[in-house]
Amino acid sequence: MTHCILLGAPMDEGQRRPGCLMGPAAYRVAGLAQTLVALNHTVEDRGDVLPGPAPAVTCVNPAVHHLPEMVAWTDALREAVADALPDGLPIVMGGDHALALGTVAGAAVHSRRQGRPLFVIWLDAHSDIHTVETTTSGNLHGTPMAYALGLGGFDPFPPFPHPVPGQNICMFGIRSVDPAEHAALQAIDITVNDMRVLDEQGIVAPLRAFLDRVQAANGMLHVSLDVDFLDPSIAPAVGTTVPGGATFREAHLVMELLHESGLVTSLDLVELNPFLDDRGRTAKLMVDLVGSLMGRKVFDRPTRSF
Ligand code: EXY
Ligand code: MN
Ligand code: MN
Ligand code: MN
Repeated sequence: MTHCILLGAPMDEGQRRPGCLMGPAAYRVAGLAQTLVALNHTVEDRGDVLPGPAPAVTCVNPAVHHLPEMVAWTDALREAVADALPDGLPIVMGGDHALALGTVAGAAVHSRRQGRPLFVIWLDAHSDIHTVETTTSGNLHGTPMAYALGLGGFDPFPPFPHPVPGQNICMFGIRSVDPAEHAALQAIDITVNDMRVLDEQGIVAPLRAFLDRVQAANGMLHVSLDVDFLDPSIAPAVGTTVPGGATFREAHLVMELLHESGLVTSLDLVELNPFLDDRGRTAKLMVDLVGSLMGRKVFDRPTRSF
């Protein structure tokens, strides 16, 4: 039994298409809390995080938009996640992926306090490893991986607290990488399981290899689940669809393996845009995936020791 702490992040300033700010409401309507309770977890909905006033900040890249708002969200979400982690498993209901600028920072603060290393699994079509300086779209939802790694080029954001080493990060489902991101990925030691890897090796071997490393290090594991990790045919409610994503079965298998590992300590649900949904099917699928992550299964299986 896990104490699950729901945190809403009704924001969509990390990209240009309005709608992700309705995500927390959609997750509540789709029954996220009820799904968790049905799996015998306890649920505490702490409501929506409220950012402070946006500071008067600027940056060198004229493409970047909503910078002050994102600095304010980053501060508020870092504190909310760091405050929640001692009490249970925070589930952050986004909101676009720029919210992970704050959530991963909050997880890093907590893991340092615990004296345990932080690991991150990034389930996404995109590598999100631009900096504030390299992004050409100016959309800050394409930057949180670089921030978590402690890369330069993030003025005026506060320095990332206790950067996550590349070896502690595993990307899964990647199929859209910009040139500057490609260069960044080449320069660091990081596991990028793009769709080619998953086509060749399947889900199980690459994921278990990563989970074995988390287990061996007594790590904490932050899961960042972007709706566009999923194939657009099953998850249309996202502004950045990329063909060739994870299937229904592949996505559930990822979640089941994460559950069996017992290693997950925090979770982001990002990029759901309910305005683009088809009668709530994407919201419901995301809630079902959280169900698998939190232990829903047809048959019990012997627990694998990682
Ligand atoms: N790499 C592109 C950009 O920086 O604009 C696309 C980023 C999409 C990010 C989505 C959330 O994963
Ligand atoms: Mn706002
Ligand atoms: Mn993303
Ligand atoms: Mn994405």
